[in-house]
Amino acid sequence: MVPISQADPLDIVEQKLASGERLSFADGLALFESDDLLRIGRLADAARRRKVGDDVYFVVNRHINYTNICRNRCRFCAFSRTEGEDGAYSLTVGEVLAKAKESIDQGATEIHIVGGEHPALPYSDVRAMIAGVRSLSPAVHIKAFTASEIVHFAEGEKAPVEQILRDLQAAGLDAMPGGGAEIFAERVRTEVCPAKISGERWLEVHALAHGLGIRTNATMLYGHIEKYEDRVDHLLRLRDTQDRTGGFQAFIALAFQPAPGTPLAGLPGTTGVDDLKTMAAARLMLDNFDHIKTYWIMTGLKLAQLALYFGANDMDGTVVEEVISLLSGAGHGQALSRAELVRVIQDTGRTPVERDGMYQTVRRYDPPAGAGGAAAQAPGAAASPSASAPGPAAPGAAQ
Ligand code: V47
Repeated sequence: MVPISQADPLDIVEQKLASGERLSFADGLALFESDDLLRIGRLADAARRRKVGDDVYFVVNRHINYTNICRNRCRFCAFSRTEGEDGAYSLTVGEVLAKAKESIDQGATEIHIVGGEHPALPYSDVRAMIAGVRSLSPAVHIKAFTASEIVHFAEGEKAPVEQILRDLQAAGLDAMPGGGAEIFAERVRTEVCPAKISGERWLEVHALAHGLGIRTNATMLYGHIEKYEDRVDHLLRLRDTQDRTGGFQAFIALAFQPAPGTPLAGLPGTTGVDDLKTMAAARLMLDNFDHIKTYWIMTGLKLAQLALYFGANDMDGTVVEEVISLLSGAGHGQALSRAELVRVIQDTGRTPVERDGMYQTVRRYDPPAGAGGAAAQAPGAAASPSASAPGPAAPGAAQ
């Protein structure tokens, strides 16, 4: 018998997964430190199948970045500007609503609104964006504002965070995105985003939101100056919070892009192996999260397809105009049609399911009866949905 100290750490991980035992900090580290990428992928793929099955979700959505004026100036961020600086912008409430209306008219079911922490933007404008989108559509899912923005609004209003959350919820807010989490470890935060709220505060705000029935997502920005230990610590803090609240809907690992002109521009960025390993580690460590998203905007569609075999079950969405990633140098585009997302997912042999913001099925795209696999289908077959609910029908950019 091989003494436990000499056993391959992945054997221990595999045994634990087989017996339903939770993975520890050491197991998480073993996943990141292993070079056995395909074995890690197989473990994550099996965990994904057990937890959520083979469907791959996507959403027809639109990101709206209402301002890039931000008091934080995080060192990885190419999006933020100070007021008056070249390239600084703020959309009016009317402009935000025009973008939202255009997308809703074209079939978007989710509007994702985030921006910088603008020192002078009145909270009444922020609230008016949410109330305005809600009045455009009672049904559209409004996912808006990171925990960091919420704290900024609360400070501006001299009000408790909970009051701001309640107020935005009353205006129509359904959910919060996962941005601003970066890496929770303080040592890393002081290096990469010294002015941003702490990791503890980020988690507190999300827990408060969950308590009010506002579902949220969680992200992790990896591949810069953090160590594997910091990634595992990040995932475990999310898992602990989810144990307490159950309010996280999805996790998104954001691959660091060394954005030109930023203080971290000299770093090399992530590799495909690191991206896939991180995806798999997230699926395995976050045993209480249903949905693990691959964000094609950051990694490209080809790697996003592979991620679907390393633990991911959600391809995010059609997006349209996400300026944060665009300016970070991620050169993978900003918008995708519904048909293209369906084709890319079908080509992996899995079934695309258009979802709404609450993971309710809008349309399934089952393979036509008798089709010999996705690759055998004619291109047009990709867009032959079996509607399980009346989906948005109007053609346009979001289709
Ligand atoms: O908060 C900024 C990150 C986030 C860079 O919740 C960078 O559904 C990589 O949070 N390299 C915004 N990442 C994006 C985000 C998001 C995206 C998609 C879906 C959801 C969701 C959330 O992008 C920021 C920051 O963490 N970011 N700069 C960069 N250079």
